[in-house]
Amino acid sequence: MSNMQRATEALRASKKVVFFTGAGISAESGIPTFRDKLTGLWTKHDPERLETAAAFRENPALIWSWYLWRRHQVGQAKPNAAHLAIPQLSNAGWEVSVVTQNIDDLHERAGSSQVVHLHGSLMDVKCFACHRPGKLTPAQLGIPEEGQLIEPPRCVRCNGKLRPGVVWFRENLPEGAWRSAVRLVKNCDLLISVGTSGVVMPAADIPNMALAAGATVIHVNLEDVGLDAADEIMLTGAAGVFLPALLRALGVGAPLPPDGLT
Ligand code: BV8
Ligand code: ZN
Repeated sequence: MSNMQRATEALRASKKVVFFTGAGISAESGIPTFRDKLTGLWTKHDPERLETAAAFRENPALIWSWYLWRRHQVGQAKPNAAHLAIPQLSNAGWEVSVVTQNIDDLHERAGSSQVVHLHGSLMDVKCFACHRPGKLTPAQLGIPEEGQLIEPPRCVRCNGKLRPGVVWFRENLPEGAWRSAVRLVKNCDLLISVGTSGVVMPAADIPNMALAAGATVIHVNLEDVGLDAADEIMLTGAAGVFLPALLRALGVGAPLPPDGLT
């Protein structure tokens, strides 16, 4: 039996499915992954360095401008076939949740409703000093001109600098999000891990958590990332190809093209 047939049977036999997603599911929407080299203005920067409170303290305008630019990039992007396949599965009767490491809103814009953001959201801002949520006016959302850096706006309550509402390295994940994710992962029959390199902790523990709880895990990735446990299935290829193909193999969504995946 091919891995695609094993994955189709595992999906057919499941009821509660968790999609665990990383930057790779948004790659086909044109959003660079963290493993991709940064482009344009940011080429000389390392995301792991930029995504820290220390970097924001050191150069708030650089970090604020980078996130404004990423927010603009996400605003220009559209959900791709992989994002769109997930709510189709839920419309076809499966109990579907999404646990994502991504800070974009492409799952929500594709129609997914149960989305847990482990690392926060690009659309949220909060005060770096008092942590209260902030709100941006349309004028404050303008993107920096080439080479221009924009100072972060100020908190209306304490005049502290506003920062993106995301989880930086060395910051704890939002309590509620992590708890919901663990509950969903420990109670699912099937976890489909899509487009993640499995480097960043504690999120990277999620597939093993699912396996330990008796679920089957399907990995969808351009590279072979599976640890080949008995209940682990590796689908090596693009998320935008494999997720729709899985649904089509189950008769959910448009029929397979004649030369389609078997
Ligand atoms: C924490 C939000 C407790 C911001 C992100 C030493 C000291 C302190 C901490 C640590 C330490 N060592 C380790 C840690 C923990 C640290 C960590 O894991 N570091 C790593 C580098 C080892 N983690 C943390 O700090 C976390 N907090 O542990 O709190 C604590 C508290 C205090 C002190 C200590 C511990 C917080 C981590 C959250 C960081 N924030 N994002 C932002 O986005 O700007 S992480 C960010 O990077 C993403 O959210 C994502 O999680 C991660 C990137 O991972 P992926 O999504 O997997 O993306 P990647 O590019 O890596 O891979 C893409 C994959 O897709 C590839 O495999 C590719 O092949 C595939 N692909 C590409 N195209 C496609 C595709 N697949 C299918 N189809 C395609 N078309
Ligand atoms: Zn404040």
